[in-house]
Amino acid sequence: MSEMEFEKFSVDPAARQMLVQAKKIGYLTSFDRAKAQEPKCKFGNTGICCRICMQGPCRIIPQKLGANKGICGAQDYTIVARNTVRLIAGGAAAHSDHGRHIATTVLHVAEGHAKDYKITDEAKLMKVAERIGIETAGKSANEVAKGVATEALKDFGRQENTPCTWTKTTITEGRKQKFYDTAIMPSSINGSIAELLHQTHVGNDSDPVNIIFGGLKAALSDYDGMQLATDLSDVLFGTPVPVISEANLGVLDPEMVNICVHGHNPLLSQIIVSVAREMQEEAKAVGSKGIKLSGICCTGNEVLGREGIAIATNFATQELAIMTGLVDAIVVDVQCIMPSLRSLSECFHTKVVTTMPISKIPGSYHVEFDEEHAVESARTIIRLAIETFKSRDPNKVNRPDLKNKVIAGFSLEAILDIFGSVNAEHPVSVLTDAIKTGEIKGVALFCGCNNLKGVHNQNHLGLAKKLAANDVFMISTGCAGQAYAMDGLLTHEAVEAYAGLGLKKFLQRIGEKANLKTELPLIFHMGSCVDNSRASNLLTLMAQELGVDTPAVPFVASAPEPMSEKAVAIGSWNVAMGIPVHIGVIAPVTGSDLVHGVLTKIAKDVFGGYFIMETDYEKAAKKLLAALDERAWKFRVRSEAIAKYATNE
Ligand code: NFS
Ligand code: SF4
Repeated sequence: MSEMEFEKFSVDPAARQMLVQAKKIGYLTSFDRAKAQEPKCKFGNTGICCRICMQGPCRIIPQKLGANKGICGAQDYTIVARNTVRLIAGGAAAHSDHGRHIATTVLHVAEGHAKDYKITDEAKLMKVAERIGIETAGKSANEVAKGVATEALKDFGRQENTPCTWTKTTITEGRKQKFYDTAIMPSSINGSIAELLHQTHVGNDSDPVNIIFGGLKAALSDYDGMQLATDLSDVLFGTPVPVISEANLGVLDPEMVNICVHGHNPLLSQIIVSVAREMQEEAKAVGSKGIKLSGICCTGNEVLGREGIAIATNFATQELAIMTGLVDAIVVDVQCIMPSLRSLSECFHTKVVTTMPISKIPGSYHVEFDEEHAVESARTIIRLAIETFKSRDPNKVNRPDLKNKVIAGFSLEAILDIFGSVNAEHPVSVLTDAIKTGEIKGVALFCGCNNLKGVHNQNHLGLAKKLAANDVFMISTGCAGQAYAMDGLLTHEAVEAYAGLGLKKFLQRIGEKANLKTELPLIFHMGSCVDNSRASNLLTLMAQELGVDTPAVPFVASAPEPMSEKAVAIGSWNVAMGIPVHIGVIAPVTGSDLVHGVLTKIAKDVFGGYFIMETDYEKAAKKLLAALDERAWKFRVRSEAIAKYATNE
């Protein structure tokens, strides 16, 4: 059995090596289960299966009289629209609940509880406070933090019809007006999600367009939760600056106690990182060379950006980390954690440790994470890993010796600092000027997951390499960023290998001026999925610098392998922000031409943004480049007209 046989599963050589091993031994992985799920039910796959009430499931068969509607009379377009927006509700709930957890912690710190945390980035705290209109003069950091956290928590449950603070203070005037005009400006995160579930209850809204607008309102509440999550995580743990690290399964160290942090919330992983530093001696006492931490999914991105912790792997291949036989504990918090980790861990010595009251896996260790005693919780978990190291079976160790260097930690502040070395007054103009002169074509944000419907990491890598060759400045978040990390695209060598002449020149020009310890990578990795907020803030700044609204900015987004409800929420608010959004899977909406048309065409007329559904990365690259070209061209025509007639109208 050779690695090449697994080409259809993953483009990552480390993953393929592990899959050969899995096949040999007979372990079933998500890749096998994905195959076993084929063929997919066509009703579910196209969005025309309704399970919203207990009379269902109702499946739409257009040609069959009586079955061309649900029992209640719901048409295909109502069912598809309802199913779609309920995904947004799920995503918005997950992201914003994460944000709420962070906000409550900041409040507790400010009130003198949660002693294991502190306000780390006071400058960011003050900047956020000023932006949202909280007085800072003469106040202590804790007083300001209390005001900011209280304001953040108000965004969750405001009863008055006034907009959410984090949304209204981070978007352009043009977007604000658009969101008022289309009645999608959220005033409460929880309210928008609840309203959407109400809106899509049996016998309620059957107007697909109205349902989609309700969905967009919830998507904007996802945006709000994300903005405040990023801001307050930076306040608590520091705003990322460029760091050097490494990625892929080769980061697991045979001589060390390996702890993988997996999930999303930095409240736990960040404490584990600092406590592990103090417990190195304890780990050495059992015969190891110390503790090696690595990350999977977005909590990995959080500690990569802030602490330089290595990335083990991304979503689709999380099970393979356990199969190396080297992971002593995999510590999970919330979201994107495959329940299969537990059963697989039974074949190894690995302990799966769940930590959150809303995310347990039957049979795993549960060490409830207690924010009031965060260090103690972390110590218990790390001690368990050290203990477990003793029972590691050398015969079961099988680790691909593959890893790549990574340069990450590109918060918006870090990016502006870098651009600021060229133009201190208007850092973002360094980017917009390069677009104006045609040195680069525009900006592409790569985000989102892996999806086992496709080949692991193939779309991520294929698309980025195509856009690099065509001089697109690229930023990343989430598992997309991890795919690039694993493949070595977050390095300077990748600039040499893949960037077109313009992009190469742009990165070199800036890299030479920037006062960094490292060279600039091909893709600037901005962090976790909630850090799509950072990317959106860059878009807002670009629009302001160019003197246009966001739909005119040469900026595109792509989730080359989207999977989760959260990805649907992010994609949807990016569309509302005026961005062409590529998704590398066909969303379950094709059962209604009307809904499909609204998402892929009509949305453009209303918001400027729209979805591009394309599974083939080469075709997707062409479509994204065309979208960037169109915007850059329009911008140039507009600028020339303004210059000619000396008017800004
Ligand atoms: Ni985003 Fe990050 Fe990965 Fe997808 Fe899951 S970890 S929050 S949802 S799978 S990118
Ligand atoms: Fe069927 Fe209507 Fe109930 Fe949906 S809401 S399951 S279409 S009866």
